[in-house]
Amino acid sequence: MAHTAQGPQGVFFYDYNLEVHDQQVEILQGLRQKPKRISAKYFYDQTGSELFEAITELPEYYPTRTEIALLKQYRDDILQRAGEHSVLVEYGSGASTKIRLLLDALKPQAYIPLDISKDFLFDSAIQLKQLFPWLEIHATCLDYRQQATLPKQLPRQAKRVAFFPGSSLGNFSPEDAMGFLKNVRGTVGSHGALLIGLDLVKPHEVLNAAYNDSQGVTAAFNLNMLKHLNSLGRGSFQIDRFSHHAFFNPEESRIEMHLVSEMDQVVNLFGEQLPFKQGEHIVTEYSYKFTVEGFSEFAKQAGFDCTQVWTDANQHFALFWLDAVS
Ligand code: AVJ
Repeated sequence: MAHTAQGPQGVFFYDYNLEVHDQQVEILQGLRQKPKRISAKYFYDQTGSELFEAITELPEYYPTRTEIALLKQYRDDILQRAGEHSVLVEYGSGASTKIRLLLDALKPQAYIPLDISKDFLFDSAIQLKQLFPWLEIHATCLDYRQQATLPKQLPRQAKRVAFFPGSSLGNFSPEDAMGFLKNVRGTVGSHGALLIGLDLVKPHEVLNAAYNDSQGVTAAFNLNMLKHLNSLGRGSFQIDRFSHHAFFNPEESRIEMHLVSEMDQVVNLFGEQLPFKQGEHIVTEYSYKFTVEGFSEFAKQAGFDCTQVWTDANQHFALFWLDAVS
């Protein structure tokens, strides 16, 4: 059920996020699996969103700065493809830092940031409005794994351009990624497009360093998920009884983030007793890594034509321009 609210002039808020009960079912289901699993979306409470912003500034974490350099370098090419006055839909907008690089050029009729972290999303929308007073913003809190519901009052004839930066598609299993891309194809329509940023397969030591930074920020980000679960489920997770473990799995072409139980212990959550063995793992994130050829082929199956790819000199990161195939 959507809760809507009006912010400052020209800023609209929508909340489609899961009710606590649904989160309870989802979280306990994951923790009953072997190995135990928790969706990466539970990283992003207020603290988690702030820790992720800190990760993007780490020397080892190259994706964000590499993508930002590509957006600046190819802004005019992107404008040529998007055209002016489109309707821009951004998935996982977070602090909306990257889109700021494109707004003056693209002059969209409306901008729809989608994110699961409600307070962070709404605060970012108000800040963005101060920087771009002419921009109509529809900040929509939802789990973008579901089909995005766009506001009814959007101009129908405007070109719909989806923006999915940061290689967040990497959190989906290949099956779910295909489902997600088909949802986006449905949302942008036959004349629409998708600009997506993806992290590319590269030497394992570079990947492993990006998820095991020397300052321990990624470890804090990973462990903070347990604090978030405690706040959602009156939990008794003790952070110092778990440790961060992240590594590149070449067979699956993905980074895996785990939390490891340092001892035999029982944790209460949502009124349930959850036993953990010493050395037992909780999988908190898969971050798949891509190749240009592999993803261009993959996008075709979702109804998109990859008409342009921009990469950095080291081939570490790529921006793909995907036109909807009508
Ligand atoms: C936001 C999913 C793209 O996988 O690189 C950063 C999240 N996890 N450090 C990623 C993350 C650990 C990030 N994504």
